[in-house]
Amino acid sequence: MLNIVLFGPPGCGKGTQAQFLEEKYQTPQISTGDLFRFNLKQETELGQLAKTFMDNGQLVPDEVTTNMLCEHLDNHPNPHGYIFDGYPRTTTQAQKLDVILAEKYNKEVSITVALVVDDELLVQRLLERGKTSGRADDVDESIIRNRIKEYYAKTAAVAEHYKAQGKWVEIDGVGTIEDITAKLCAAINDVL
Ligand code: B4P
Repeated sequence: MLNIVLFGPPGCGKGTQAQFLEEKYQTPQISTGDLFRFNLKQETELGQLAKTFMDNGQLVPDEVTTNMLCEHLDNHPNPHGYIFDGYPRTTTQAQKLDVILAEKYNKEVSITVALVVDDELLVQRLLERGKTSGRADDVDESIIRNRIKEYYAKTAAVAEHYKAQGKWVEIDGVGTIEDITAKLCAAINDVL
């Protein structure tokens, strides 16, 4: 079972790269952001709750996010593993993911790959995506900057969790999408 965590600030390319890795390694992408947006579209109670955080560029509370992830895993079993895109985003979530993988499958995270991109480029990318994505959190620069602020305040520390486990690899997230995919695959192939 190959469990890949794609890590990095908003707009670093997690979602973009996850699509390529999904096909190559036959492991489905699980994007917690996509799951929230799906719930939002379906107008579920979870979607309404998530919206209040997402629209302000804040993280959705840990318990809500983790419960949603667990439910998704139970409904989408895959013996080959998963690509976690956007989860974990806090140290609490990282600890929880270890417990979930151990309890459900007797497995661990195989590798965490962090995409490194300069903050100003992140803002440019997200504003560009906002022109067509229809995502409220991509159109307003102050919300984008708040998402990046949340990343440094709550998410960046997750690196220490995986560094301590020897499961941390950093990759330059600036360049062509193909070049970055190739670098990601080289890092993942090392742990196969
Ligand atoms: P996400 O949906 O995860 O949003 P994201 O961080 O913007 O996605 P990503 O980094 O994947 O961007 P992408 O590759 O598409 O989260 C949204 C919100 O949901 C969060 O703010 C939070 O509120 C909530 N949430 C989600 N998970 C949570 C959790 N675990 N806990 C709590 N709350 C949670 O790339 C962005 C753009 O860059 C695209 O337009 C792409 O085309 C472009 N791009 C990518 N690679 C490029 C490259 N190499 N060169 C040029 N452009 C590139």
